Amino acid sequence: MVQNPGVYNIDDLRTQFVQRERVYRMRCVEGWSMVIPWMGFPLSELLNAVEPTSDAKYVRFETVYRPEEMPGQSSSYYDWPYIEGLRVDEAMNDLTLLATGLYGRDLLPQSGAPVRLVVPWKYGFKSIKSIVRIDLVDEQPVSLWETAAPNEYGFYANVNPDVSHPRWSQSSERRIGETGRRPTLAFNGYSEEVAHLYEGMDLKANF
Ligand SMILES: Nc1nc2c(c(=O)[nH]1)N[C@H]1C(S)=C(S)[C@@H](COP(=O)(O)O)O[C@H]1N2
Ligand SMILES: [Mo]
Repeated sequence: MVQNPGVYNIDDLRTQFVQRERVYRMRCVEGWSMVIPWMGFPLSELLNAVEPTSDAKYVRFETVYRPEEMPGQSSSYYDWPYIEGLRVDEAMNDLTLLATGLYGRDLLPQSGAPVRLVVPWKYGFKSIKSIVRIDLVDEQPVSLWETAAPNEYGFYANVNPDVSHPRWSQSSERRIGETGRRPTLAFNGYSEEVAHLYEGMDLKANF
């Protein structure tokens, strides 16, 4: 659902969109967190280039499916390929990054080369790695984790210390490089930038 669909290789993304460094907190749903200096550009710039139509309500992201190279994908335990999604207004938020590097260098395969999403106010699993396809759609995408355990991993997955995972509390986290735990912040500390996106929404029901 775009006016200008296109095929971009990684060099197109690096040259057509100014790369900058963004230092973000990352909070995994399993309770670890880390501060990461990403290289990349706001997803909104790519979306503006392809011009979503007014029917587009969600963005759907798909990871490379290459089980001969990524042996875990041979397991039928999960519904590969890895899929994630955002609402268009979440995707257009300035914090939402398409990352091409970290620590000033190109992404390595394990960090999601050649390009990955970074959505710092959501649990890490929303930040889909090694993206090969992005679609603008009118229906809410179903992620790999929602398919695997819909009661544990919701579509929104906003970091929220007040909404526990069914199997553990989300009130604190272990920051890599620190001893002990620190309190988890609402929207991972990015309330000022994103809380307005969810005004009037029941964040317990829409976990
Ligand atoms: N394609 C793909 N993206 C993915 C995952 C994955 O298994 N496959 N894991 C997710 C999870 S659970 C987290 S916490 C982050 C971790 O990012 P990192 O590997 O750069 O630390 O990637 C997310 N993106
Ligand atoms: Mo994770």
